[in-house]
Amino acid sequence: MGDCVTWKILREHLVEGEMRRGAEIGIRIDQTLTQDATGTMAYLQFEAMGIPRVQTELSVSYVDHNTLQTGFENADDHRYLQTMNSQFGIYYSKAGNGICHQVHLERFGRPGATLLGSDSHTPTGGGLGMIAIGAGGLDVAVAMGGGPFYLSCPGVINIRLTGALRPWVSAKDVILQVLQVLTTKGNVGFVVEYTGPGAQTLSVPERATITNMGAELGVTTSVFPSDQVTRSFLKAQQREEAWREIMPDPDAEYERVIELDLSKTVPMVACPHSPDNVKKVSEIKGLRVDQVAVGSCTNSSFKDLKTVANILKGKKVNPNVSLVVAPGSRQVFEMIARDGAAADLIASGARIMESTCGFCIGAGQAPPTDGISLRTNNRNFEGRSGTKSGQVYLVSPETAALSALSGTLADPLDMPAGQYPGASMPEKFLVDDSMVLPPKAGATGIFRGPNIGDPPYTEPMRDSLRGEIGLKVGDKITTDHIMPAGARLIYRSNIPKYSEFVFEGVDPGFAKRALESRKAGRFTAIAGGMSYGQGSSREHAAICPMYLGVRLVMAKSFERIHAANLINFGILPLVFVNPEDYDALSQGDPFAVDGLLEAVKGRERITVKIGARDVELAFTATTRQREILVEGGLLNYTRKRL
Ligand code: MIC
Ligand code: SF4
Repeated sequence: MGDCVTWKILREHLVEGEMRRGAEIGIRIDQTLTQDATGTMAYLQFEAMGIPRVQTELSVSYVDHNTLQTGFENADDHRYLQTMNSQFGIYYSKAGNGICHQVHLERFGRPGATLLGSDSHTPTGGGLGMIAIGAGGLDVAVAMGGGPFYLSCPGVINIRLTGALRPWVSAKDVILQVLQVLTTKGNVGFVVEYTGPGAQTLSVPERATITNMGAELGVTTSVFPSDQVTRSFLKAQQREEAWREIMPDPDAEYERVIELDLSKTVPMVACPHSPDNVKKVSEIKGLRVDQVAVGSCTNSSFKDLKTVANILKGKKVNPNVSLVVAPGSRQVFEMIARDGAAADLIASGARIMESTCGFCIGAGQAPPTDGISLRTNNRNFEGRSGTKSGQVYLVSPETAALSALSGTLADPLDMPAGQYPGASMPEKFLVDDSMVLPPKAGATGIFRGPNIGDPPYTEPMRDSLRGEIGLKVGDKITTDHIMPAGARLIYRSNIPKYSEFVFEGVDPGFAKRALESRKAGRFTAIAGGMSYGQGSSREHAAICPMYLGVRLVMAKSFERIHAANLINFGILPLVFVNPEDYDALSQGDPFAVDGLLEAVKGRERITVKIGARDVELAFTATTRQREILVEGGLLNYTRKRL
């Protein structure tokens, strides 16, 4: 039996374990990326490991999330990163150079390589035929130090593409359609591999839109083969030498095959408040629209923005709509500026933003109360936009542009096919890497302003724990619920301060309660439903609860990155064996557990007394993860072994 693209790349990088579905494997990481919001903590932890220089082929530190400088905090973080990176051999992409995933795709990604990034949308690189995985910052720090990345050897779902997209339909509609089928739940442990003749009709940025938003499926990553399309993209980026062909073997077997005929795809929209709440645009067209936002790492390539500009050219944005456009990178920005597309956008009434995450992470452009916002990004979780009552709909750039003109949700397929002004791929991209600073030889001295805290130290696991269920939440709790971003992002480098906002939007009293109970020598447990910890890779969703004294999270199921982050910071992720136990417990119930050390070392079941009931919880972890937990987290574990 032959190999698929996923297994070929994993096999080439295997350093530990056996390529058997579900078994833990360790892979060598060629490249890493971090962004500033997760990066400061990742680098503080890297420093704490005491390794003199990164051991990877390439490590890049991007500044793209926290670029609104309304106080000293973000600027301090950036200065810390710049000086730290230089000293440890890391490339530093300055604020304004673009969103990490877009820039990495343009300038650094390479087919067949492994990339580990401290951001959940790292799988964008799968559009170039690489195995690109999102993880917590500490896992990335370990990989920078030369350590393997451990994952469960994935099952592979093949999406076989046939046909070609019709005019006015685009890659975003494809991934929204996939989300409708696979949903955001139940895909942990899988990789999605796109193949078939339809794949060849998609350019690299279109493929990257699809693999980017694969993150919302909860899969380990998504990947396309590396073929002649990949080659011509790299050639246009003046780096054809990075190309190599990687195709699945003709007899490659997949765990599941889904056929998708691109010519049947229609414009789709993800309705509030989940990326899998997907409908056809035609079903809800006519909806009033208050805001339209084009950008983010999902849809801000040159092709996307040029298409939007072409649609808007010579027309005016509806007076009731605020249209914002954020180019994905400085390359995109400069190219649309030089070819006049930016002028068309400005003339139409668009507000042009910096090349950063911006609106996508709630850093600016919060919609009005109850406002309806159409966005081209990948997440529409409640409150993420910065407005709790905001209604965010995720759409393609085409749908966004037409709706900005009409002031209502417009169906692109109502337009004549012959009038589609879709942009083609440029033969040559404008290359200028001057905002990526290479490490300086002999650099010394790291800047640490008052916003730079300490790395998060954890204590070894205790044998007995006593405390309360500090919070009971339902299904699909995202890391945005646990650790709000937006205006709170400035505290990312300061754990005691950021911890004040844990579960802020869910229960504003939680953090204070938990901290008081910790001070009284008691601990906190959280009870959750299905798919706990969806969304971002932010390890703060584990670090800050840990700081507040959370030691157990009990849920019906967990998402991959968050479960790994919990273990990395010494918190036990436990799964209810009987869902009735979840129903029976209430917030405030006392809990007690004894003999934890023995149980964590070797058992698959742990009994926790909650109120008067003995509740059985499943605990699945590898031997390595069990050791990490006993030692109180990955940083302690790694330092001990260096
Ligand atoms: C996101 O899209 O939610 C973020 C902000 O990029 C996060 C990372 C973070 O929280 O800093 C992610 O996707 O991992
Ligand atoms: Fe930035 Fe949004 Fe992409 Fe996250 S999803 S990296 S916030 S653009």
